[in-house]
Amino acid sequence: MININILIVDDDQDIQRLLENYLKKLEVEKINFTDTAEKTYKLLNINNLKSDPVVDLIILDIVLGAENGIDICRKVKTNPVYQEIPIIMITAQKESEYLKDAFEAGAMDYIKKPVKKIEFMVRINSAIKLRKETKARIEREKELLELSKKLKKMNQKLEKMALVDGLTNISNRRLFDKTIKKELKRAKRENDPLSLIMIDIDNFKAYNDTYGHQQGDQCLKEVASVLTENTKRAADFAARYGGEEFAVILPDTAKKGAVKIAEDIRKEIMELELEHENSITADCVTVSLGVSSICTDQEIDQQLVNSFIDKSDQALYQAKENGKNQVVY
Ligand code: GH3
Ligand code: MG
Ligand code: MG
Ligand code: MG
Repeated sequence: MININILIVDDDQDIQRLLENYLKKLEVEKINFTDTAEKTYKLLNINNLKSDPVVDLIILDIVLGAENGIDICRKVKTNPVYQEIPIIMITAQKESEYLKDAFEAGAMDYIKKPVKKIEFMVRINSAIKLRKETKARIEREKELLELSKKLKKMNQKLEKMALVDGLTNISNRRLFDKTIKKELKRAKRENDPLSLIMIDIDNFKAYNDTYGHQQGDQCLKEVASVLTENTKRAADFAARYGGEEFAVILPDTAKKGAVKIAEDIRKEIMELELEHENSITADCVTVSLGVSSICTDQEIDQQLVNSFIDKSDQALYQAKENGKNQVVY
């Protein structure tokens, strides 16, 4: 149900009563009356450019004492809030010379005085119909806008979710793949070194077998939080590479700095003191780490990306071979 709220601007009380009577027969929610420009602007809240219109239809007398209804019409119409509100002028025969001005000022229609009921009803009815259609359209547009805002938010959320690992809440493999390529390109462009640490939890299968899969998940989360703690520079990046393997990208960091960070990570994970009675390295959870660094002016293609990751992987493999719980570079 669309409510219609009408404003009659006329300085003649008799006309006000007459029109009110006619309007009662139409589906009108409320009828307001004003008889001066000032009261009209006040009722319409005319200086507010943002609110919704206060009325749906304005019936406006051309001659209001010393004031001019056409000026009122023009002023109301220049407020964007009232751009789509129909204004119908009421004019005595001798005032019809003003009609051109009235239409130029934005009036939609006019009714001649003395007001004939049938003419009034027909013209007002068509204005009300138009206004109802406009209101329905605005309502639909608002709903659509709300919907598209919701969709946009949901999309952003989905996009973010697609790049975050659900268990550990750090970046996932997909974002790692993008980031390593991006950082290699940046390192080349800025002639900076770039380092990559691959990290793998030692004897993790035995951990799961001993403490159960849920405890295993908890362990992965704690290891991830150590990585987050050690990648605090804006450009540093930690990701879950897969299973119980993680990766840390360190832009503008040469081998020496990267090895120090890898060693810090190894120690901090031991300091978590996550009990692991079936580990061959210690009585707590430990990790092995492989570090590689690059400073290149070669073209950054997938082959180069792969070989850079391979170098860290080989170092990690060597760390495992050497007895685990250590950094190899
Ligand atoms: P190594 O010291 O040589 O790395 O031995 P490992 O046992 O850690 O390595 P392996 O590759 O044999 O086993 C990895 C285990 O990690 C097996 C797999 O079930 C477990 N794992 C992988 N992803 C998850 C996970 O999301 N949650 C849990 N709880 N376990 C996982
Ligand atoms: Mg008058
Ligand atoms: Mg592994
Ligand atoms: Mg492992």
